[in-house]
Amino acid sequence: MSQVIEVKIPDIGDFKDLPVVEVLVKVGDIVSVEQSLITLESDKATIEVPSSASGVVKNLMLKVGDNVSEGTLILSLEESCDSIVPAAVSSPSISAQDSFGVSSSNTSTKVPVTSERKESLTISHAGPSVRKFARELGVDVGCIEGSGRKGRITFDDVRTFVKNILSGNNALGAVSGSPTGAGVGDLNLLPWPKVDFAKFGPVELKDISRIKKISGANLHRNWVMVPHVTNNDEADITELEAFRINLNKENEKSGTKVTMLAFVMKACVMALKRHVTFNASFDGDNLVLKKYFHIGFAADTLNGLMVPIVRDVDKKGVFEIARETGELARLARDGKLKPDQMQGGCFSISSLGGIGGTTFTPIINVPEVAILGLSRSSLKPTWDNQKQQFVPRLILPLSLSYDHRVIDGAEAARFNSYLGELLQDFRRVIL
Ligand code: CAO
Repeated sequence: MSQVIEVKIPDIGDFKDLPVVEVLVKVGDIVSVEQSLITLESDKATIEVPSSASGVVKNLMLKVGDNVSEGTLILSLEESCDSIVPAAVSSPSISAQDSFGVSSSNTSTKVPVTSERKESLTISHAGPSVRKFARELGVDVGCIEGSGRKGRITFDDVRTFVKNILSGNNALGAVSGSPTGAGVGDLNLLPWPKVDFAKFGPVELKDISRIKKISGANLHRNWVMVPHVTNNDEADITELEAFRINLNKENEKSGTKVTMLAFVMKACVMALKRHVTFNASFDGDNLVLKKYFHIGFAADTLNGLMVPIVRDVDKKGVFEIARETGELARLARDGKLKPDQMQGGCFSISSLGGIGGTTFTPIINVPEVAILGLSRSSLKPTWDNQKQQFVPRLILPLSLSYDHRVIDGAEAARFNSYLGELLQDFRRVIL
């Protein structure tokens, strides 16, 4: 058996004859309890009126431009008895300056507003068109701070809010739409386990350095907010390594030792020039393509990880780059790096080659969009087609992590493979 329920304008305080500025449902729509039906506008605020019951819209009594007061019939719903869920309380969503008594229109029982209930009302202050815009983007206007007159939310506030979320500036941004109604920033994770380790054996507490705390917080944000993918490839550096060893012998007295890192930096500039989206930052709307080539490198220090930047690598020779990385690494280890020596990077390299490992997943150094990890080179048997036999070749593993919002997998594979070609025949870097 079906039942018809009338949904009326609830108690809206002292307001009378408010114009309907939006009708959010139509005949035949299935409506749930608390779903917004219409938007009213007073001179101070907009008010979304929610449904007090669930069902299918049978008759819609209002249209945009109609004036309404408490008790005006909005629509009638048809519902079978077993699925009727009358709302105990359905509160209009109102502006910060207004608060209402609320009522369940199908029982016409007035429910006084308690202080807790006032707090649970959606507090926001935005015009209907701004609300509509926010709704289209899946944004809850209640999460936005208005910059307009008397805190009114503007179109730009909505845009800035979305931009901040997309660019990762708002760790707890609330875009609605998850099944629980939780925002994207609300990961709904279990709390960190609290364990008394001393119960299991002797322990010692050690302070974490300030640098580790800062870099740790950055790494955590970057890992959580950027969709990382790592492309692993290999470069045959047999000839390049022989060249490097010779160069170092010839220049023994200069005091500058060239490591593989300097060659890789130079080759990366060529790859960045060919694949321009790697030399970019994502600001939420646009890619900012950089025309300069400042390369950062991860330096392991006693106090934690630091990323000094070598500027204008495109304009420098391998010796100059090697001298500068050595000097910057020394400053980092002595705790003497200046802030501007760690700012403005385009792309980073994390080299663990001097230590070991075969591959790893470097974490992107936001706002950059990619980072290259170098592991330890080793001799590997490689098939030589001409000689028709395996020959020992020195192979350098390349692990390229990229922001998948900006870079596709195919593009990353091309970048990494091109980098491998450049390192295999370094003459290509001057082409
Ligand atoms: N394969 C094999 N050997 C390598 C190599 C590689 N890929 N890269 C460097 N080496 C060798 C060097 O040739 C050098 O050998 P010799 O002592 O025989 O000359 C030795 O390893 C040590 O090199 P280095 O570390 O002093 O110099 P570098 O230019 O390669 O690196 C720096 C400089 C500052 C990047 C490095 O010292 C460092 O701190 N690395 C750690 C970075 C890090 O922690 N990354 C992880 C960050 S979290 O993602």
